[in-house]
Amino acid sequence: MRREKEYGLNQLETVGIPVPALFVILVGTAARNWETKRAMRNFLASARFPASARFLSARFLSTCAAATIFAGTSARADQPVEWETTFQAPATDMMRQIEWFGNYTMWFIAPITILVLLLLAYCIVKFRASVNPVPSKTSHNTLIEVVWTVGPVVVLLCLAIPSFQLLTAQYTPPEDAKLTVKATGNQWNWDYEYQTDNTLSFNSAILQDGDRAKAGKEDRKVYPRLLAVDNELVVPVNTMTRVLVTATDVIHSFAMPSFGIKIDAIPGRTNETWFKAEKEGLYYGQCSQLCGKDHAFMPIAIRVVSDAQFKTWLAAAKTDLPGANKTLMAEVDGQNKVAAAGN
Ligand SMILES: [Cu+2]
Repeated sequence: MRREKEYGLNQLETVGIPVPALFVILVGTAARNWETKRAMRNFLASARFPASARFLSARFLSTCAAATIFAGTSARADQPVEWETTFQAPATDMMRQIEWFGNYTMWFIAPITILVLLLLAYCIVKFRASVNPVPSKTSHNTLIEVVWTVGPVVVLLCLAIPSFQLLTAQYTPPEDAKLTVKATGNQWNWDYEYQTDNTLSFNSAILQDGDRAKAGKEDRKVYPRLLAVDNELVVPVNTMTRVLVTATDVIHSFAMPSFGIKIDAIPGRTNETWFKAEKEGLYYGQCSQLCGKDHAFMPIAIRVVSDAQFKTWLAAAKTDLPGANKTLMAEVDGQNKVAAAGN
């Protein structure tokens, strides 16, 4: 069990009808509510958020805290899980902010949907033909018109301000990158190139079932079907990592849900994104731009390890990539076994 936790793969084995799934979602929501609230407080406390909006959202937070059903997810994992309804667990501060914003918008969407539904029902019943033989000829009402103009403007402002700030933050790395990796999309796999003293580059393709045993990747919870790859991108934890993204043939997209990054890989152009992973583990993403018949079979796997492990791996990988990967895997598994024994 501990090992699964280390990988962040505390999957819920919820297979069945949606009713138990719904129950699990509700319970999961309650359990992680504190984390969302904490992220919310941090975000509100940040100077980038104007005082007025901060006040408004604080009001929302305090008055609507019970309605966290909208913030639900069934498990905290670094890969998709059965019956998952929302985002994967954030592994970067950016993803935490994105998750916060997703939950925040629900405080507007849900009340508006309910209000419109109630208004519709009210009009259908109150103004039905049978009780209104002579239809009203009312065509203007200044108060109502002011309300339905100003109301949406206020709602849009409340959404736009944090939204633009989040967008800006995504394109504004808070510090200089310590590591730069180039990811090149091909039909249908990825090339990774480390921009280090001695450049290291290798190809990363979906793990074929026939290669599982040879690669030591037989555990399908850790190395899931359609997500596991032969050579993972290895990066150190808590390190500002810049990713330069391009493609050789058609447009692909480099996406890692737990990191909150998704950027198109366009032939002839170099796009840039960044992340700073906060916890070690194995993270999965996929090409997110339709790129041909095997679009569904070009996963992205990023292994976040300690600084020391990364340095050892990098040095070894330059001459023997499969060997370096095996050593790293043995070390990570060993760590988890020791941790499990200590439990
Ligand atoms: Cu692709």
